[in-house]
Amino acid sequence: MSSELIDFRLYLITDRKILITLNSELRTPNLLVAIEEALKGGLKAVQLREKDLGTRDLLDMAYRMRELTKKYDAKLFINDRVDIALAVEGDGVHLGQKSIPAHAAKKIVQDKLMIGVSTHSLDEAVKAEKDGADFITIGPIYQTPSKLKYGEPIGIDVLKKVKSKVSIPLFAIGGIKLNKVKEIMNAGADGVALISAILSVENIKEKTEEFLRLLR
Ligand code: 3NM
Repeated sequence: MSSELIDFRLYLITDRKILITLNSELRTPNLLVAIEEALKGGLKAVQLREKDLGTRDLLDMAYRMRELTKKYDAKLFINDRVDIALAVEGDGVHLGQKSIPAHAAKKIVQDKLMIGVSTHSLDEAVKAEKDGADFITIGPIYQTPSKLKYGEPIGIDVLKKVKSKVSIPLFAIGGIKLNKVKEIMNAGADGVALISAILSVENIKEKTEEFLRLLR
């Protein structure tokens, strides 16, 4: 795999719970419906991240997500689960710091999947690149709604530092809203990864279009 395959700038991560809790106005609080809205808005990369689902339910969701993303010519990444990513013929797997490390995942997937890695410091970012990651997310850059889960924000300066030390594409993550995109891209990010700025709004398609316009 090579990082030329990272041809997207907006990386939408799923969270069907945020959809239900923050977006009660949504007529159909259904993850597939919500993701299809984003795809209609031009989204080209989705990460399925539904950590509380059991294997069978996650696999079922992953098959549906694969079908949907194919229809819109978008890439599908599966959080943490190399096995599920392979089974549904996803485009990649996205690994956390507690997942199987990228170098070991690579042995399994060889060239079949891209590998993304979540990083939270310069050291983790450098290590992910060394381990063979195709791209990383780095964050949380700003305060996130669930800040306890992801730790204190690392800020834009760490992002700049990481950019100067790693050459694989990097996506800023954590608390990213439209008004932060310019600052993030100026700091050298290759794109943004996010959940709530898109999944918690009333008009998901329109918000996706707004992000993509800024990221062009
Ligand atoms: N990972 P929102 S922050 C899933 O720092 C995730 O690695 C993070 O959600 C990290 O766009 C985060 O709503 C949450 O802030 C992103």
